[in-house]
Amino acid sequence: MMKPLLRIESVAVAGVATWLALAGARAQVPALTVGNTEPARDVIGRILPGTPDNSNISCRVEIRMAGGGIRPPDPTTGEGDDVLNPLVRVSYIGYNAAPGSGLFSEIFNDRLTNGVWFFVRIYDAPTPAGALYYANSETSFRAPPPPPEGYNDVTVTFQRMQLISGEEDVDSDEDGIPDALENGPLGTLPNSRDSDGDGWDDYYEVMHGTPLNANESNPIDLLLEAATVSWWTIPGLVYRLGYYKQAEDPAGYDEVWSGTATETNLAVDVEDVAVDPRGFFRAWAVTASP
Ligand SMILES: [Ca+2]
Ligand SMILES: [Ca+2]
Ligand SMILES: [Ca+2]
Repeated sequence: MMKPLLRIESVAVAGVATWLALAGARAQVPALTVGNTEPARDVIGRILPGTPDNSNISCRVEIRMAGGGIRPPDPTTGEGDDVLNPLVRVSYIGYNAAPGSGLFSEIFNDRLTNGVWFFVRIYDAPTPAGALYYANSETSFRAPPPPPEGYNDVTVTFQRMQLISGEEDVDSDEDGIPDALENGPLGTLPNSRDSDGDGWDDYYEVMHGTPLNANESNPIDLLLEAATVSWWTIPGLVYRLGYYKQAEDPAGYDEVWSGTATETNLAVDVEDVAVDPRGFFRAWAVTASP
């Protein structure tokens, strides 16, 4: 008589223990993290700004559902199409990441719905309305289940930035900076490679700040002597020598020479250049292609 009773009790205890174990496991489902490991960059390659706790200067990151196909943001407001790409979470460059790293890391304690497709969008400003450019993640991703079947970290990389307006991104003077940036936040000239005429091209100055002196231009003076053009140089920098037939046509030059300076002076043979009375030579310090 005693044996069956004990057996029944023992089964009941095991059942409670199993239930408790299941409840515990449910509460401890690991979070899902969505982030990047390659710094996010703007259209000319500068790392997008962001600090851990200031969304006023950090570029906006959006995690969106991709169920209806990935649609571009509205050209006026910059907002995504919430009907087709529902906004799941707003994050910022610099969140859960080092300041200035161009990284973000968004933690979903309630994991994204297993099996649903998502993508990430970044803007080059803290708000869509203030942004000129955006980029979507290279691919959309399917929210994974936790281990052992799935994983806890989703890493995204971004496509090249494109204009929210949907317009073609042109660089009229081919200095490496699109017209939209030159006309907009940079304020440099979209039809001159060297807006301030100091011999340092716009892209070089934007990428390096002011390389020699913060308050002065650092003109490159050309010396034309015996069919040779010479000028002072900084070893290691790339220079370009062009010949302009007319002053009015900033893009209409013939490249005479380009290359990396190895000494503090460069002398280029220009004997073969058909010199015109209205023409002139110009040299720039440039940055290797963006
Ligand atoms: Ca340009
Ligand atoms: Ca320019
Ligand atoms: Ca310049």
